[in-house]
Amino acid sequence: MASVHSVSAPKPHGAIPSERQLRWQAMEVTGFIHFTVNTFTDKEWGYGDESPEIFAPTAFDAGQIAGVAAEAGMKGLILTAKHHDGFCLWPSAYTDHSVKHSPWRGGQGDVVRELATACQEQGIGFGIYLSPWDRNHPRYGHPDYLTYYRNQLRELLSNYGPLFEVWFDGANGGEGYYGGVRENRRIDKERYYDWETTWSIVRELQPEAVIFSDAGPDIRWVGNESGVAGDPCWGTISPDGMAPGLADPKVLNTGHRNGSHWRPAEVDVSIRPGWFYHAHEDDQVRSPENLLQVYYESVGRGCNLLLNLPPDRRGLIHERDVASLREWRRILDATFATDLARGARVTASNTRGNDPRFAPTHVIDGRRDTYWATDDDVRTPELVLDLGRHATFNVVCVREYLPLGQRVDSIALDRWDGERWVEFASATGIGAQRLIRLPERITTDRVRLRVTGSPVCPAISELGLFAEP
Ligand code: FUL
Repeated sequence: MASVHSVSAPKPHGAIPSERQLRWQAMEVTGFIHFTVNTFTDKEWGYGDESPEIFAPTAFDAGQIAGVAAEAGMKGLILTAKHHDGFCLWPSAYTDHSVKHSPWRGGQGDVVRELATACQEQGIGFGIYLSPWDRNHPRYGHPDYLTYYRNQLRELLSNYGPLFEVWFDGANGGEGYYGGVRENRRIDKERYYDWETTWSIVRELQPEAVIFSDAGPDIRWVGNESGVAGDPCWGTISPDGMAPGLADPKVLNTGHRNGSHWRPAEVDVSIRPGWFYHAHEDDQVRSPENLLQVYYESVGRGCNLLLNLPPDRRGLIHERDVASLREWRRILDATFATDLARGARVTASNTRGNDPRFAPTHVIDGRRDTYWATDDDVRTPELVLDLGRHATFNVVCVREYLPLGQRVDSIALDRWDGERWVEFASATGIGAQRLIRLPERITTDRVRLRVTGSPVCPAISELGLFAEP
């Protein structure tokens, strides 16, 4: 029997995410793999004159790389199929500047294939980075280079299975080898690439993949490479005038409240100072504590974390990086294994139409597809978790129901001290996820969430309480 609802769901507020953006938001932590000739020249940006012969990993093992990533909780890996130096990690039909001319696997190797397969075996996603800037190609800066670039993109989008993300960076033009002329090539960042045409190839061949660049169209850059999202970091932005390489990092870092487009930020940061492996940075691997801070300042602000793990000259993730990642994951798992809010009695000052579909209990069911909502004219309601016992926690997780947009401006959290409510935290913006990591542990048997500002009725999907070990 079809149920009849007296009240309809709230109307979406402002820009809302697409299905592919929603799938991407649920991934939360992904990994970046920077690996190429630079690994062997000890550089960050190759000039483009590197011989393919120097690409000679001694023990490349995509299974180790994808295994380390999966064990660290990463839901996908993005590989630099081609970085600015132009060397291709797959045997492209359009150039000889590739693994075809490397000693590795006798010239028969394909890093893209091996990693794509390894990710599939680990059950995690695979994505690619194809640098638009190509310091090797003789025609870079001319219109026919774009044909080359798009042909390569088609190869990568057609031959390696489903991709979850395609990554376009914004470092474009400058000094390079360019087929031997060794000169400086400036390009018109706004016009040269004709991005719309390139992006339409991704839509055609990989409709499920999100497209990342400084300014989108699906995912935006967070504006820095240090692992810190703005507080707040809105899922929306008004991208007028923005293009890869042409966007104000400060604006990208926070987004725009009520921006015209849903375009959440991705926080790309390396586990080491460089994007590529350098032995002299072996003692500068981020510690588990540092990675935790990065996590709370990226994922905890509604963004996805794209953590770079550079394979070394063997073609493996170095032992130090593995050790840091393991401990980081151990702490995260120990923190989030038990939600102390589960089983609480949940009450709210208002429930939309008194309809169970919008009941406050949805905030503790662990599901992203259910939510508590209020009547349209109730914009600053409160909700109480009665834990029925004393619990001690230091992390609070709040999520909004994203299909209805980013609705809430601000919240406050109170604890019951036996006689009265005492505020212990407040925040601006919730979005995909807001993790509040408290400076000290709180012990209480009741927690109250107050929506302190919202232009429309809120739609809150989750409220969780956790304790770091
Ligand atoms: C930038 C590049 O210039 C860096 O080398 C690195 O690949 C980073 C992720 O993107 O645009």
